[in-house]
Amino acid sequence: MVNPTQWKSTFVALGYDLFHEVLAEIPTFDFLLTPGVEKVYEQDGITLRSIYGFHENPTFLDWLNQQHIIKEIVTEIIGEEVYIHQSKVNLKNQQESSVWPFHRDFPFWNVFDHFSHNHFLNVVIYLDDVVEDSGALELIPKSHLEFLAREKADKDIDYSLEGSAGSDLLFRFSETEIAYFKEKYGTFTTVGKKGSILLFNPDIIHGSGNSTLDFSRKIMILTFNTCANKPDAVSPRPNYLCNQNQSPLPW
Ligand SMILES: O=C(O)CCC(=O)C(=O)O
Repeated sequence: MVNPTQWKSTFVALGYDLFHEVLAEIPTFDFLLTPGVEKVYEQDGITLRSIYGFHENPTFLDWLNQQHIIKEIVTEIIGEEVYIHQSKVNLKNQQESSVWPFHRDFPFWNVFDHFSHNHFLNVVIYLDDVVEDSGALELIPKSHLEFLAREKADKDIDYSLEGSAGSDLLFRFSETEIAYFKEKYGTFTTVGKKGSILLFNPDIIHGSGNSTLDFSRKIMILTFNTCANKPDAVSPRPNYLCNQNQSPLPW
């Protein structure tokens, strides 16, 4: 369905790729909100921000098995023997705290989950239309290839749940640092319709700002890792943030 020669080089060069409206069927949010998923709330403690940990839900797995395009993409980028390291849906509401400051994802898996190598891939599935006013995710193209010297010191950051999943995120960048990256590389705003798929390298700097619309931008983020990419030690984080079961997906 997807011709790898047309997109893989873009993904490698820019660190992301967006496929517009390629999924005919996507799960509803209510369908994913099954008992057992972990809910993360905004700073008010009552407004839902994210749900985590539906990657073992049989109905979700049945759906995923039918999404041949996702399998094709993941296989092409990281290989066939993969598992889901993390599954989540992020919602956006109109609160000030419903933001994700600019950050990279891989440092979380490196520092807290003890993976030395970034063989991970983020696949974002649009459960709603994503428009600029609904707090679209912004990416800094090519930022997966440039690191600041001070980022090396991030190895000493301690794990916290709020810092991993809340709006007061760890591994964030200062305004000056983001201005530097934006000036050098520009930004890409990931608007697209429901059923689109965004891929991004977990070393890409990304973030999303406020929304003027309530709960109308829900995105599912599946983080795949290769089964061969093992951690050096056991993560202290709960299974919904770092899936310890590295058995290959049966797809
Ligand atoms: O949902 C969003 O807008 C941003 C998500 C994000 O950056 C993350 O989960 O790492």
